[in-house]
Amino acid sequence: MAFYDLRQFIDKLKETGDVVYIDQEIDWNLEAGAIMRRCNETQTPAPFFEKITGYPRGYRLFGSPLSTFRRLAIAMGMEPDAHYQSFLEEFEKRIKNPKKPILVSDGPCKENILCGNDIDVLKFPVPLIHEGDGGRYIGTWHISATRDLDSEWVNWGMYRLMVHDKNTLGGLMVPTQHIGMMLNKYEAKNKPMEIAIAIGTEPATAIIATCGVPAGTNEMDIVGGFRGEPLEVVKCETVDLVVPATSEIVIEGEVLPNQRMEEGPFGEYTGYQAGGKGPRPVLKIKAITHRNDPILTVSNMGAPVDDSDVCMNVAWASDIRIQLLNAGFPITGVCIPVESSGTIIVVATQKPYNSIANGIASLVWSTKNGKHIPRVIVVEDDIDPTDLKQVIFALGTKCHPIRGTTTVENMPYSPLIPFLNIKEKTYFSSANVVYDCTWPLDWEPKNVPRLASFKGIYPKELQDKVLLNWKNYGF
Ligand SMILES: Cc1cc2nc3c(=O)[nH]c(=O)nc-3n(C[C@H](O)[C@H](O)[C@H](O)COP(=O)(O)O)c2cc1C
Ligand SMILES: [Mn+2]
Repeated sequence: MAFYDLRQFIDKLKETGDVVYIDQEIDWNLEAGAIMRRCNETQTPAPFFEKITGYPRGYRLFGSPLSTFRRLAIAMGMEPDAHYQSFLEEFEKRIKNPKKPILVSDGPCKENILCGNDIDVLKFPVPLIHEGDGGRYIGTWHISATRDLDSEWVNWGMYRLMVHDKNTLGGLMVPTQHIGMMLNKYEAKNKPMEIAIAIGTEPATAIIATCGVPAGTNEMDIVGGFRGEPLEVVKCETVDLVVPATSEIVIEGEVLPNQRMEEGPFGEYTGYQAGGKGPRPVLKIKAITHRNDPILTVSNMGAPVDDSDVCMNVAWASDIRIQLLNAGFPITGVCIPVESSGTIIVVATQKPYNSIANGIASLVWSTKNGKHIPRVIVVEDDIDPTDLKQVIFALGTKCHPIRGTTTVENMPYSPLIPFLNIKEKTYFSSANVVYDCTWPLDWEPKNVPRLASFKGIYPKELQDKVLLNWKNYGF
């Protein structure tokens, strides 16, 4: 059964021991961020902050919503110890059958409505998450809803949002992402782009907002399919958009055309404060609505593990797996290891022809999600791509440093990839690499080295005998 709202999800985490309620007063200025960061890196239950310095009780923060696989599993109604592969299979099943949302006339997110002079985003205990961030970020686990200028397409995506002042936000809306594509059209006509930001939604909404579904597809329909039940949405007060009815906080406004203010840097999903400060789009707030005792959801992006390594990268791997299978590649597994901070994807495959690794990589890089991933490691189907020990062994032993790698220049992706230089970051141009960790088919079988492992180099009967006698030997 789907969670009705964020609060039901947090109640469930309480039941399973996956949230810690912190009653001690915590400072929004770095302290909450430091606690979340340590929670992420040591994979503890999620921190729920009850009292923030300078704010009345009732203005709460929920940190690191989905930075453990346990919490992702619970959010999806799966067994908390579900295997990586089963997440991918669940995603595949759930996103197949979109369900349109139900428009309701009222919802908890309308319990308080702030307009005009009452608008102040710092009414909420917005944290300064990392030292050196460009400002306090209110949008780190939320959705931004925008409508295409000349179609009915409404996009729900997660894109960071920094506070400039009480009614002005700034964001990173790059042209390779759907919000950036939409903004380009508005800016060409010098029109403002309406936007609604929903923070603290039931978990499926945020999960789908981190996953690139095709342009022209409404994420809200995918959310319904993913939950198994349509989402209830309400109309906004001042913009022609809808938001989940149970959202904790909704910010309505417009992105001003062709205006820029300095935004960033921010500790990012790739593990570094990598994107720098730069002139970026500006959003003026027209109204804020919120629930009583609102809960601001916060993710602390950075070194592994964070919510993107778990939630976003599972969503990406699942989408890439489906697209590779649809294209007919005989793949047997896909994994974006959390340790890579979203920079490496491992694909295991059968090998019917020699060039399959490059074929797989080309497809990965042509997908919405895969184009963010600069390194593709292709291994054979005897390797479990979720087992880094096996993957590193294959990379070290089977991938020829020259013949086994192919690099591609001038590829489009995010300015947040740490190894890019300033020019590459500014102009969205970088390089990708594929590591082919499969034996060449043109080698004579006698020249293919035999794997000297217990399973690979002893007769099956002998293996069975040794296993059967293992205790008798004295081990
Ligand atoms: C916490 C978090 C923050 C993110 N912030 C940004 C961002 O500021 N800009 C961006 O382009 N993508 C960001 N992403 C990645 C996008 O959410 C992801 O690529 C998603 O597919 C975008 O939606 P779209 O496919 O509808 O454009 C973020 C992801 C997470 C998990
Ligand atoms: Mn989209």
